[in-house]
Amino acid sequence: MAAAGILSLSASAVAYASPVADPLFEYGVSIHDARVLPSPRGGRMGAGYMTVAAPRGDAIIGVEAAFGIELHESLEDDAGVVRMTRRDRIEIPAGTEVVFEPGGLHVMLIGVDPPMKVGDEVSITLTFEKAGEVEILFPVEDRAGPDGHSDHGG
Ligand SMILES: [Cu+2]
Repeated sequence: MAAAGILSLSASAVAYASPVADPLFEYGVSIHDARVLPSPRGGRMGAGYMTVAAPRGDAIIGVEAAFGIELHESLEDDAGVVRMTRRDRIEIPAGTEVVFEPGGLHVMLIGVDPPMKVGDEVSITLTFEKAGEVEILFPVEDRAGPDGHSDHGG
């Protein structure tokens, strides 16, 4: 990806999604701060994070990519063990922002080949119940969050 190096320098500017579907605007869905954190083990797995807002309310009902991908949520059980649970639907209530972040909601990338490296971009298509399919380019960045803390615990 020739442009990746340039785009990765301005993460906040890139973070706004590259919509391929006009309904994105019709329904006012916005996605920002999108980024993928590659796995330290060769980068074939990774976790995608973003902040999603839908002023009129919507729900993410699907996710697709050229590799294995699932919507996950990390939840801590009664014993304090954090486990990832697959989610088939993530509600984006009107007037709120839903934050995908380490330790919580994330987009799980599985079996990415070739392995991702910082500076790459990965194309991920989210399907919204109302806004429809939205393709987003997630820059691969070596940061877990805006504050740079934590990592993607299994
Ligand atoms: Cu996961």
